[in-house]
Amino acid sequence: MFESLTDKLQGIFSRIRGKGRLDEKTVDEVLREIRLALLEADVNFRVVKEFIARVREKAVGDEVLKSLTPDQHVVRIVRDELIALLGGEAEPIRWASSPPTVFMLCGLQGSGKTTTCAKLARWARSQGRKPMMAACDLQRPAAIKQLEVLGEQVGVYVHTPEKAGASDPVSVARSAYAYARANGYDVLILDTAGRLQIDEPLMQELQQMRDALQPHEILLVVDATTGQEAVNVAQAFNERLELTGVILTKMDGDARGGAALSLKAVMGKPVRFIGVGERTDALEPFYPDRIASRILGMGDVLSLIERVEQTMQEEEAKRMEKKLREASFDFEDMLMQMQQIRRMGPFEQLLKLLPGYNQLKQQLGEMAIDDRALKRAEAIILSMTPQERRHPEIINYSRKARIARGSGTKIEEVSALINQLMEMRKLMKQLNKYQQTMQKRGKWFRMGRGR
Ligand SMILES: Nc1nc2c(ncn2[C@@H]2O[C@H](COP(=O)(O)OP(=O)(O)OP(=O)(O)O)[C@@H](O)[C@H]2O)c(=O)[nH]1
Ligand SMILES: [Mg+2]
Repeated sequence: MFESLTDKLQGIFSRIRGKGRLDEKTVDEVLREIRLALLEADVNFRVVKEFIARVREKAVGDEVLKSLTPDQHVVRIVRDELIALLGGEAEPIRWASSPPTVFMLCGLQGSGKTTTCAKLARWARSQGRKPMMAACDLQRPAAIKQLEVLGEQVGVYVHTPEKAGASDPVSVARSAYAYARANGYDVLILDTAGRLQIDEPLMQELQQMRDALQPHEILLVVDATTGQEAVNVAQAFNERLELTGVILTKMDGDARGGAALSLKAVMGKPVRFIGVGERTDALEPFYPDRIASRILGMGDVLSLIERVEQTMQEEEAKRMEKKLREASFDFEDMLMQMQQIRRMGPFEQLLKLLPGYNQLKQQLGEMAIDDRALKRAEAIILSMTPQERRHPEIINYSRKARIARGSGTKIEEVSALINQLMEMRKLMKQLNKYQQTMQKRGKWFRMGRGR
């Protein structure tokens, strides 16, 4: 997601790197390019216009801080404005003071509502909640079964029309609410029917459900790959239902990011979550500051660490964080991570959160990031002695030959893996240096946690 925008912006910034000072002409040039990049990313043109105007005002007006080079100065302004564009501070979920908290998911056909219900239930449980779901899509007979299957997968109870003894969506929702209260569920997630277009019966059905249950969160599920169409859909739903936010799905298939960047500015409601894959763990809370870092190619180390934390013990995660910071990552860690990754989802998805991913991908080529390569790499590490894993620098040619024999791979593959580890260390070092400079230089790159 955002890959093409990230590439373009990095190109633009690298061209002004090393310039002594920024005159107005250079600023104009840079802004023209940023404007183009945003338009190509399918960001709403009015949003782009206002964005550029704000950046220009700051870039020309602000005294360049002595400690910042001109390109850092511009990156900083662009980053601040990107955060504002994406919604500023992330809005917390409105948990009900008297449970259950009701989430109503709505949206057009195929936008990802049903899948997202299960993802959201899984996420809620990871937050220490006890969620249940209700199948209120009675348009498609298969919809109920689909939610039941997903519920089984994530281990979450699903209330169905049959269990409710009802045959209309509003009654199923009411029955589910009563069931949640009676059985101590503190989160109720409602799956609703989709339509191909925004039509009157769909809106009326949703309004009735809203009036009956007064959901705390009315979330619109939209497909990010539809770009500006997603923004139009969101506006239409918002007018009728007063949404509390949006969940953008299929971000994994959207290299441009126009919807994510336009939604808040155009319709005034924040993106709350993004869907980044088909699996039920592929949902992320939407943090504007982290996304802005990702767009600018600074990576999103916090989201990465959070993902790791969800599957790892707290202590283990702290150790990893320290390793990342000290860039003392070794093959033992790599092995452990590979095993974690199996549980976390596809390797590439995770790598994408690392700073410099786009460049890394170009350097390593596609082959380095598929899951088969992961298995071969695992075999190679398993053929190393513990000492070799911790001190890869001792691996000479004859050791490499032995490892290759033991793992059924080629010596070149063993060398490549060692190089990869060294690259990772280098990358971590670069990131750390960058963060330290930025922390010294101001609060804008604060890695504030615990939101
Ligand atoms: N790649 C990707 N696929 C997704 C994501 N979210 C949903 N999908 C896929 O999109 C398709 C439609 O998802 P559903 O959850 O059935 O969509 P829906 O809105 O409930 O559809 P209807 O009930 O027919 O209106 C499925 O194949 C999902 O696996 C996502 O974040 N990334
Ligand atoms: Mg559905």
